[in-house]
Amino acid sequence: MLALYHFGPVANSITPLLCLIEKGLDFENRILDSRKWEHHDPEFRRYSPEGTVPVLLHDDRVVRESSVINEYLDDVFAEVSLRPADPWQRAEMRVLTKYVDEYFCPALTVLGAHRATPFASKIDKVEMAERLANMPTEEGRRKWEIVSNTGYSEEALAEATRKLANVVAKLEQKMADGRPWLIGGAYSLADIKWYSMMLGLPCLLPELCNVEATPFSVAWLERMAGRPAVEALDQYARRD
Ligand SMILES: N[C@@H](CCC(=O)N[C@@H](CS)C(=O)NCC(=O)O)C(=O)O
Repeated sequence: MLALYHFGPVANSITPLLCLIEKGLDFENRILDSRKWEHHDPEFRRYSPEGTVPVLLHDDRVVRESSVINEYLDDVFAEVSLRPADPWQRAEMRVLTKYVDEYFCPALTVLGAHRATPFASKIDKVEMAERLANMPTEEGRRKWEIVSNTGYSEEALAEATRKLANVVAKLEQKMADGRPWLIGGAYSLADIKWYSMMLGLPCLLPELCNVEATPFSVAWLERMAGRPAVEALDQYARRD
């Protein structure tokens, strides 16, 4: 039995969703509603003490961390392989997924969380105080404290945007030799990981990521969007 807890086709949730779909695996689609704080329910926190998605269940095993979930899936369901066979290329792939987890995702989270301010600042103050007191982690508490008040400062937003400019430049440089996928000729977990975060960047920061400034990255995004697995992502969105 495979089951995936996720928030729908957004950010880190896209990472294992795409991998499962690319591999043609059947799985239970367990979508949590973040606006109802379902990821903080005690039942879900048995699988994720930090109250974060995605989480994969494989029979009686729990696998966490989106990049780790994908490597696990690629090990266990190897018929459709999404990692290069060559050890050096595989190492390069890991460097790229690690960069997204450690640099790209935290910077994007600042801008993404800031956009939740209009929603979070309307939450009843007593309810929010209770939510904050029961946050699974101190980092989560600090984030929601900011978001439920005024949102991030101009300085914090500028710093996150500076980092995202580095991210966009890195992708453009990587693709500038005309390669179709991040690790040369073969589509891999690196493309999946990067796509899960890059997808919204042309809308979020159009001045940084557009067809004139970053033509190779935009062409890669279009190639990704044309993959049947990416086209199928909408089927895993919440229906309410
Ligand atoms: N490094 C983790 C990050 C997980 C993570 O932060 N997920 C976000 C959704 S993209 C989340 O669950 N956020 C809940 C919250 O901040 O309250 C991974 O790659 O799985």
